[in-house]
Amino acid sequence: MKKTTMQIDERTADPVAQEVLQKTNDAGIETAHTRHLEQGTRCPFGEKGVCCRICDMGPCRISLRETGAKRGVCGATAETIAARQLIRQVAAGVAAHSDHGHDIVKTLKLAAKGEAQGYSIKDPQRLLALAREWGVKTENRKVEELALEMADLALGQFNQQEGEIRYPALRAPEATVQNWRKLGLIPVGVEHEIVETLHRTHEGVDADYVNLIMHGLRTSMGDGWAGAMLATDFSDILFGSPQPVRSQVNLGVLRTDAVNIVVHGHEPTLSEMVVAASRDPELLKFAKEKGAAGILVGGICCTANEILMRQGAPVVGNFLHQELALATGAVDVMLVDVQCIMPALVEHAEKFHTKVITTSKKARIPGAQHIAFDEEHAYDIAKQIVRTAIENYPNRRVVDIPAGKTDLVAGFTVQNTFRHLGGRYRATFRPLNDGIISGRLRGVAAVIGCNTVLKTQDDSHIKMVRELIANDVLVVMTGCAATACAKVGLLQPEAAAKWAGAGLREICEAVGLPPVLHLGSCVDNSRILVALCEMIKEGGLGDKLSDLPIAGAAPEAMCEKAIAIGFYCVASGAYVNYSPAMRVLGSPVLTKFLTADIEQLVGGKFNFEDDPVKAARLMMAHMDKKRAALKLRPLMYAKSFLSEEVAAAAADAGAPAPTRSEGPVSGIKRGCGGHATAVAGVPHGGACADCAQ
Ligand code: SF4
Ligand code: MSK
Repeated sequence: MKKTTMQIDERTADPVAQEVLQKTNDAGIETAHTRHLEQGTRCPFGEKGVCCRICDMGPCRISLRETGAKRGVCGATAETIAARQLIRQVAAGVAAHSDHGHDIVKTLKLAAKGEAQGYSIKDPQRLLALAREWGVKTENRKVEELALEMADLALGQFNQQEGEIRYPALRAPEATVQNWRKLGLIPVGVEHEIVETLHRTHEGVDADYVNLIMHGLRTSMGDGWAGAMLATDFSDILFGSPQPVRSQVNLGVLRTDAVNIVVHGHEPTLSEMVVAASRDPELLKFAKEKGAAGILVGGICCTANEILMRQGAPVVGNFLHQELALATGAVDVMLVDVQCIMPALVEHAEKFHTKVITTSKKARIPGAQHIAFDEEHAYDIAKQIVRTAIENYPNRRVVDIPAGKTDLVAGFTVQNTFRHLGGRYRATFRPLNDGIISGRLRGVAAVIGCNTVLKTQDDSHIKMVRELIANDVLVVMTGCAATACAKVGLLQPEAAAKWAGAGLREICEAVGLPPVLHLGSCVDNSRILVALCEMIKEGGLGDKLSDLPIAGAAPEAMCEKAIAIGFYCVASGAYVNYSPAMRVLGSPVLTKFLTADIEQLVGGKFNFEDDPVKAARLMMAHMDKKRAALKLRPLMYAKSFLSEEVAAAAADAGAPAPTRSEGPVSGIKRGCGGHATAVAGVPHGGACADCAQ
């Protein structure tokens, strides 16, 4: 391949990635960025969602300007075509997360039967709590027996054919559940809705864009409120619930003197075993014999987040780092499972010495070595993979690892955030709610999702999150978005002093949390849903999820899973900024439904603003609108983004004017400030009441 003319700093905002990308580009080595440039101008019909390939009379395209075609051969309109395609994408995203959840539950079942080598139930307390929540008898029962029953009940959620999935009624506020029931949005079962999506979008079935989108919302609920939520709960039971943990991120975590194994994909199942095998004395001895000082296991994408959250393993990078990691010449094995794995990795790896190993029967790549994973022999398979990496260590050619790496704190969950917010003896979300009610905090934003070559890597995540925290919004993150912000230090407790607005800084210092909380992998967005439910339960912020001053964003969205997440967040009442826009802009009618009319039904809606700072301000305007509706106090420090008209309407309705106020009104006592380090488990010798506990 020839060297491509490419503006490196337009491709990635990460200086470490820029350094490696400059080198690959100078050497004429292909990457996703060069392939993107090779694609040239994209088909405008596909880009705007008005190309239909659903039946073989097509492809049909809506082309008002060029051909005057207003409909496909069958008469499908732009809105029908775009809505069908969109909800097919939702169904694919739901399927990906749910298949992941399904496999975790099956592994727990095998572990409970003693048939999964190396696995055990690491958090029996979490199992007990979940069983009590589900109304399952827990008294006088062995952990394994209980786990078996819970696993069977969970598996039933995927193919249930009647009734409702379990979590919405158990976890969501009553008023939200009633609205879902009125709209028919609670899925019968995960697979039931995916099957129905494929049927409805078959040629000649559902042509009503509203009916299609409402079913898309129902299908997506099977992800957030079932498949992904089960994945999170059962991973915590099986592998242990995360605790706040310090680690490091970026390509600089790779080591010249150690065997480097990079795990990439999504599932924690095999990667947990690989981490365990990397500590095996026999394998450490073998690594020494081959001249290495140790074995490093780091991750890319969400497998990285899984082993970061539970093992503190370093994060090599996010989605657009996968090829760059190999280009360091220091990756001895790249081990992949499912999702977000570029097929180009195999050819790319041939230019270095890396062995790419696929492990899932669902995801093979031509040219890759395949080591089939099965739970019954998991530890033996993990050892075989580690041994392969050690054997490959002496084969390294030129090694060029960039120096950049950044400290981070991760490992937050609903359960442990409770503890940090409320203190050891007062596990409660009260301080968070009080912070919002008093105007110290504006609200909470979830910034999640991928990288995409259509936008500068990490740039939108970082700009959006900085804008939000500077304006007193607490940010929760997952997936590659969290990795992006970790690289610039936003996940360190010290970030509060550097970048947060005065109100958020006070809360962070009082309770010892960073202003940006890493909640895990993409399936762990379910933790965010549960946190929102806890905020309503705590009181003072309305009675349904859509009352909360919250918003979500996927500023560098790339895949169908991100669309599914966006859908279940909107169905749950959230305002969601999604960029680049979903493929619907060719239908102004459908676009208006998604970005405006849908709010009347579910309380949430989409916005497709590409500029991350503008998008952050729109998210904050939405929070301000919710604050006004709840008649909360004016913001203590930050300025309001509420439009003048809405502010006037809120004032007419009796809400206080949402303008900047002069200073603290009431509130949360300040901690000793040393909590910031206590979060990472480092003793800090603080003197406040919570430290004294
Ligand atoms: Fe064309 Fe209709 Fe077939 Fe789509 S379903 S390809 S619009 S004829
Ligand atoms: S890994 S889904 S690129 S966040 Fe979850 Fe990253 Fe998006 Fe894959």
